[in-house]
This record gives sequence, C-alpha cells and structure tokens, in this order.
Amino acid sequence: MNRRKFIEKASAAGLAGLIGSRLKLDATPMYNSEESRVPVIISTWKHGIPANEEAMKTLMSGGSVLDSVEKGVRVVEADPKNHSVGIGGLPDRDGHVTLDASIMSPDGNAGSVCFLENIVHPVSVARLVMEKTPHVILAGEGALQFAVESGFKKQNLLTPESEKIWKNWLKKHNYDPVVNWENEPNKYHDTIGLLAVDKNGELSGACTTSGLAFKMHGRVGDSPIIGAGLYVDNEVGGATATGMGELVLKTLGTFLVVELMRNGKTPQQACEEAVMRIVKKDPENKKRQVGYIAVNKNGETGAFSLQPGFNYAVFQDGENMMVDSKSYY
Ligand code: SD4
Repeated sequence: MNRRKFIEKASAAGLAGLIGSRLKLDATPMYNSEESRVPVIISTWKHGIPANEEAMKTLMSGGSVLDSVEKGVRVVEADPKNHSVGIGGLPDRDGHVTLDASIMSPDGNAGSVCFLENIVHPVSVARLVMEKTPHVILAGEGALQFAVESGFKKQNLLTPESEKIWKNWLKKHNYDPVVNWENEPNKYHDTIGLLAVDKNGELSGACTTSGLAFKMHGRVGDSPIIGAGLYVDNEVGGATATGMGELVLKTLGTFLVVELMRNGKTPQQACEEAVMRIVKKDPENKKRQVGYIAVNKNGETGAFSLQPGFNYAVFQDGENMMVDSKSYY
C-alpha cells in the first residue's frame, strides 16, 4: 500500500471509529421519567439498611442527593460495633486504624482521603477535599492536617474490642484475608459503598472503609480511588465495590461498570462483566471476594460478586430490603 492510500484508509478507519463512538454515546441510557423507579438508594452489606434509611430520610426532607449519600454512610462510620468502617474499624498489622473514603457528586466532581487516622467521618473530609480544595485526593498526615484545620476533632478510633481482636491476630500473625469474613459468626461487617438517585434522576455516591483488617501499614485500597471503589457519572449511573481492593484496583472496576452501562448494558450485566474481568485476569479470584453494586439513572439496580455470601440493601418504592447477590462461584 502506498503512503497516500494508507493515509486515506487510516482516515476512513478514523471516521468509522468516530461514528462508532458517536453511536455509543447515543446508546447512553438517559433518564426517562416514565420508566424510572426513583428515588432509589442502594448500598453494600447489612449495615446498608440503616444507611439507606438515613439517606432516604435526607432526600425526603429536601436534602440534596450529595447530602443523602454522605449522611447515609456516616451512620456506619459512627457505629463502633462495625469493624470495617470508621470508629471501631480493625487496625493494620501495627495497630493503626487507617481510613479510606471517597465521594462523587452529580456534576462529576470527586473527593477522597486515604490512609487517614483519628477522624471518625472520613467521608465528610473527602467531601471537603472535593468542595474546598483544587485536589481530588489527600493522604495520611496531610489529610489529617486538612481535617483538623477544617474543624474535625481528633479521636482514638481503636476501640477496646478491636484492639482485642488485633492482639489475638498478632498471636498467629497470618496475613490471609478470609473470604466473606464479615459474614462469619463473629459478625464482622464490611466497607459501605452507597449510591443514590433522587426523584429527578440526579446521582451521587460515597464509599468509606477502614480497609482490609491487618493490612500492611500504609496500604491504600480501592475505596478512595475514583473509578476503582466508586464511580458515578450523572449521565449514566454509578457503581461501588467491596471486597479485596487489590483486585478492584487492577481492573478499575467501578469505572468499567459505568462505562459498560454507558454502552447499553443493564446494571446487572455490567456488574457481571466487571467480575468476569477479574476472573479472567487475576488468579487470586478463586480465593478472594469482590462484590459490585450498580444503579442507572432510571433507578434500575444490579449486583454481582465473585464468591457467594455478598448481600446489599435496596431502598426503592417505599421498601428498604436486603438482597442476596448472585455470584460467579
Ligand atoms: C479494601 N475494599 O480496602 C476494601 C475493603 C473491603 O471487603 O471492602 N473489604 O480493599
């Protein structure tokens, strides 16, 4: 092929690509008030029930969809009995409770904090990072400094109960996160990721966690990484993740779920395909848990996990209830 023919061919291909992406854009599931089942709140695990309750109350009393996701997950952050989020979270292997959180608003803005210590409500610090700084992520000491300067109180987050569990763990010192350990008889719960769509189809999401128990000091998971643990696009829908963050990070799971929905998949199909991506790419998938939940702009929901045992809470049509996720294994 001579040079000119090659260029002609290449530009035709470029044009076809453009038309293709235009077609894909047209396939974006737009909000349709006739078909929609909104407002809806969806969140991970059993602690999703009280979080959804608070989020819906906020929407019903005229709060914004952003207020609703923040207030919803704050309920779980403040619960000392929850060993995976906020106060009472299990520490890293050196005994530090280090928190990760993120939030996204309908205008596509995002904020997050990671490796933050001594603050009960990291999601609210994440919101301030989004609203008051030119940045998206603040980490560690810098995040703490910003929080304290913004009026947050420092507090010890390691409760006597969590300390006892950590000291027991130290005796064996075996670093092997257990599948679904949050559903074991000891009643550990897990990360809360929560998505909300208000009655006008506006979307927000939040995700907050103390991360994997007994992780290495300094480890950051998927939850504060936009597109990994949380992603919301107001034109399309939102997704959030729970489980082994490393598997979610390597596949940028929630960004993938939202892009699949943009290209016409239902939330259920999109979650399934994102889990399949992990199955195909990560040999760890057999031993670990990852769960995705998703919602589109019309309030259609979906979820899928690697292992059985993942469940989530949906508040829709006046009912707030637990749903068992389907799983690959
Ligand atoms: C993390 N995804 O830090 C979080 C923790 C979690 O089930 O959700 N565990 O990796």
